[in-house]
Amino acid sequence: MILLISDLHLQEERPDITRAFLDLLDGRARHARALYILGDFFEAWIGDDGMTPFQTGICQALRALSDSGTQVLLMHGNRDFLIGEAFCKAAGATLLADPSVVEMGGEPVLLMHGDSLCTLDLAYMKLRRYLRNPVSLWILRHLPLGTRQKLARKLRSESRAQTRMKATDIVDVTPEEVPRIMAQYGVRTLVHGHTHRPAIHKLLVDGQPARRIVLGDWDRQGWALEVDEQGFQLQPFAFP
Ligand SMILES: [Mn+2]
Repeated sequence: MILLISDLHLQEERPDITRAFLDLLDGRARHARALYILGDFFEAWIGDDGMTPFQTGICQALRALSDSGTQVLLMHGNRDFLIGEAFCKAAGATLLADPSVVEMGGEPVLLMHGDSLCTLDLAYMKLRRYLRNPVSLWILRHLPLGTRQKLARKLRSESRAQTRMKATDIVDVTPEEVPRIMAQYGVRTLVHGHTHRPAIHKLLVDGQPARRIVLGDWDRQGWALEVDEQGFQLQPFAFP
C-alpha cells in the first residue's frame, strides 16, 4: 500500500494536527511501502539551518518511519519550497521534483503540489517564477538566518490576520491546464494538493477517461489517499 498526503501546514500553533500526523506515522504509515508528502508539509520553512525544535522533532519522527522501512518522498509546496537536502537527509526522505511521474496502482501517475496549475492567479504565478528560479533560490538560501527569520515574521504578520487559508481564498486550478499537462506526461491519473478542495474529478484526456485526485488539507480532519490492489481511495479521517 502507498500513502499520499499534502497540505498539513505543520506548525507549533496546531498541536492537534501534529498529533494526528505522528499518529499516522506510528500507525498506517508503518504498513505502507511508501509515504508521499506532496507539499505544504510545513506552514513555513526558512531554510534547513533555521530549524526550530518543533521542526527537528518532526524530522526525527520521519526518520523513525524511514528507518522502519517505509520510503518517504517529499515534494515542495509553495509554503515550504526552501526545504533542502540537509532536512531530507536527516529525515531519511527523498526530495521529489514537481511534477513527477511515479508508477503506482499499476499505472503511471502524475504527482504535483498543484500551485503551478492555478495559472489564472497571475500575481502568484509571477511571484512563483521569481522565487523559484535558481538565482533567487540561491540568494534566499544565503541570506543571513536572522534576516530570513525577520522576513518570515513580516510575511506572517502581513498574511491576513494569520488565519488559515480556506479553499475560497485559494485560486482553483485552471480547467484547461489539467488535460494539457496530463497529455504532456501521458498519464490518466493526476494527484495534487494545494487547493484545499479534496475531490476525485473525472475528465477526458485526448478523448480517454482520466481522473484528477485532489488531496485535502489537514484542518478539522486529516486526509489521505491510499493506493493498493483495490485502487485509489481518498479518505478523510478524524483527528485522534
Ligand atoms: Mn500550497
